[in-house]
Order: sequence, then C-alpha cells, then structure tokens
Amino acid sequence: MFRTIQTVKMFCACRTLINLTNFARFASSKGGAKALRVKKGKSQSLIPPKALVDFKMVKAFAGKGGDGCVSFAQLWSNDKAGPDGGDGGNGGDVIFQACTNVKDLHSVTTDLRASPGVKGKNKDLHGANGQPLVIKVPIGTVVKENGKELIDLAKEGSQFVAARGGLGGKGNRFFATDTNQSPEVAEHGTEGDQKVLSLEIRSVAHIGLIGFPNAGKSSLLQSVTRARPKVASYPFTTLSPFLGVIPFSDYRKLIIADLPGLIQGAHVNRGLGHAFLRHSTRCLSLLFVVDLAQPWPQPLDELYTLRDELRKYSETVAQQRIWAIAANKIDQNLAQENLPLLMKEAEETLAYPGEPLPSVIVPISAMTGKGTATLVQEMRKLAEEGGFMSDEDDL
Ligand SMILES: Nc1nc2c(ncn2[C@@H]2O[C@H](COP(=O)(O)OP(=O)(O)OP(=O)(O)O)[C@@H](O)[C@H]2O)c(=O)[nH]1
Ligand SMILES: [Mg+2]
Repeated sequence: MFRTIQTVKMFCACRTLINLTNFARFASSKGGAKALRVKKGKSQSLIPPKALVDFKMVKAFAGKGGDGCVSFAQLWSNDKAGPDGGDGGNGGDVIFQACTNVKDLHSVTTDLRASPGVKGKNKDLHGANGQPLVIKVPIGTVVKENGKELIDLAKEGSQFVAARGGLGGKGNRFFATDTNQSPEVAEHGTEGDQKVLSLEIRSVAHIGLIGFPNAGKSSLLQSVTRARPKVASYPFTTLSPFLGVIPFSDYRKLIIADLPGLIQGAHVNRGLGHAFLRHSTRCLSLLFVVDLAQPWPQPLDELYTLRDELRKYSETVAQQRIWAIAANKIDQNLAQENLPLLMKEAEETLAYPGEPLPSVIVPISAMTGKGTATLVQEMRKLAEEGGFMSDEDDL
C-alpha cells in the first residue's frame, strides 16, 4: 500500500517527464512487414539445443620468446670461425578476431595459449616465431580487463592483440664486439603476456524476454520460433539464454532471447541474479513476460519487482530500453479477470521518473498460441523503436 502511494506521488510529480502517448494501447497487427509462417518443422534431434554463451572469462597466455643460442663455428679451414649462435624466435600473440560466422562464445576455450618461439640454433639460424593464436569471436564482442573496456570488435575482420608474445633472446653472435670476439653469452627469451580477460557480446538479441521463473518465457519462445528451450513447471528451468528467430516478409529477422528467470534481490546476486541481469543489457528492447493467472496483485507486484531489480542493476538499461508487457496464461480464467486490473493499474504502479512506460500490454497464451501473432507484430515495433531498423545495430 505504502509502495503504491509512494509511486503514485512520484508518478504525479514526474508525469510531465514521461511519454504517455502510446501506453496501454491494445495491439493491432495491421500494416507493416508480416511475420513469415515458418514452414520447416522443429528439429527432432535428440541432442539438446545449445544455450547461447554471451559471456566468458578467459586466461590468455602469449608464447614465450625462444632463447638465443651460444655456439661457435668450426670450419674445415678455420676451427675458430667465431660465434654463430642465432636468435630465438618471438612468442606467438593471442589475438581476437571479429567474424560474422561466429554467433556466440561457445567455441572459445577458457585457457588460450599461443605457441612459444623456437630457440636459435648454430650457423646463425634464427628460431621460428611462435604461431599466433587467432580466436574468432562474434561481431560486437567487447574485451574487458578488470572491468575496463579494452576494445569493442564491432567490424568484420577487426583484430585485437590481447596478449603479446615474448621477444626472442639474442644469440651469442649478437654480442660479438671488437674487444670480445668470442662471447659465451646469449639472452633468454622473455615471457609472453598473461592476462585474465572477460569477453562479452554487446548485443545478442533484438528483444529480451524478462520475467519471474515459470512466467512462460520459454513457452513463448517455443510458440513463436523454431527454438526448443526446455519448458517445465518448476522454477529456473532456463539457466542460460536461448535464441529464436522470427523471419519477416521484408527479409529482416527478429532475434528473440529467452533469458533466465529473475527473482527479488537479483541485483544483489540472489539466485545468480547478476549473471542473469547481465543478459538483459545485451538486448535492444525488453519484453516483460508475466504470469497473469496468479491472485491479484501478484502479477503487478512481479512487474514492479522486475523493473526495480533492473533499475538497481543498471539505471542506464532501465532508462534507455523500450519495453512492453506480455500478459501470459490468458487461457486461464483468473488471468482474464486480472487483465482489466492490469490495464488499469499498470500505468500508476510502473511509472518511474526518467524511464519509459511500457509501450503496450499484450494478453497472450504461450500454451495455446492465442494473441501471439499480435505479439509478434508488437515485438517487431518494439525492435524498430529499439534500433532494429539501423543496419549497424542489426545482428
Ligand atoms: N496455462 C498455461 N500455462 C502455461 C502457459 N505458458 C506457459 N505455461 C506453463 O508454465 C510453466 C512454466 O513455463 P516455462 O515456459 O518453462 O516458464 P519460464 O518462464 O521459461 O520459466 P524459467 O525457465 O524457470 O524461468 C510450464 O508448465 C508451462 O506449461 C500458458 O499460456 N498457459
Ligand atoms: Mg524457461
């Protein structure tokens, strides 16, 4: 009660700041590009579908430089032909390269070791340089060290040398001088860089599905795309994001991410909250999925909590992401009773200064498919508002 009064007060004070124009409109699916009917059936493969890996901590070990060689040449005509120890080769670098063919960080191993340089040899032979280790990562991968961003690999083919290989040591030939014609010294190769880095994909999907566990996010993804995330009646069925694609008649594709469920206290890492909330920062727009078939005001409280958690985790995300609500399980009587209440009270309860209001509330049943066609059109609009139409942001 106190919370509601407080938010209403806050809302009244800041009403002028908030764009209320298209709030709470019921969706219409007229006009614009049409979502294509997917003719191909779902995969029957028994291999479980892979979740998306959009974050990974890696250790990068660049190769050590090869040691220089101590050697003295002996010729048939001159058995003291002087020093001929060659230099060692340089160690290999660890390099990240952005590549369109790679879609997630699944194939990136956590231990990245480039090969070391080869030692120098006699007869002035220079050791071979170590092979660089080139790791292909998706376009839009951000490389961070200790939380500080080092680079955003935003363009196809762009490379970043994450760890530099050590230098090869000089052989004894290098140290020969007028006064010391037969040096018995050579350098060791230097150690390569060793770094602990985090890799994050900047944006993984146009729309991220956010909701409490069991709200029906995976069911929704299953019903509108060919993806096969696991659906079950227990909480935290989904622990890593799953992606699904909706093709449209104008050849654009809408990528939807089913994100793991959030609970109260997620911003202080309750229930792996940080890891789950981080995914939401990589979606251009957000769709809040709520289980409407719960006693009132539980659905509204859940939406309030979700917004609150998101805000506490990242104000920027809460303020900048366009969002909408999918009121799920409308096939249940209780949900139908709750729908008018949600339409009436959502505006007051969910308004927050500086943040956009939900652009639309769409009643759906992920299980029966009711309302999902309308929701797809609304998701397209949501993605367009979130930056979908600019080719640079296209995934
Ligand atoms: N009646 C009804 N049940 C639904 C509907 N959508 C989902 N369910 C059921 O709700 C339960 C949870 O569905 P999930 O899709 O796994 O929920 P989730 O939000 O992905 O849950 P987590 O992965 O745990 O976060 C399942 O038993 C579904 O069958 C719906 O529209 N109507
Ligand atoms: Mg799920």
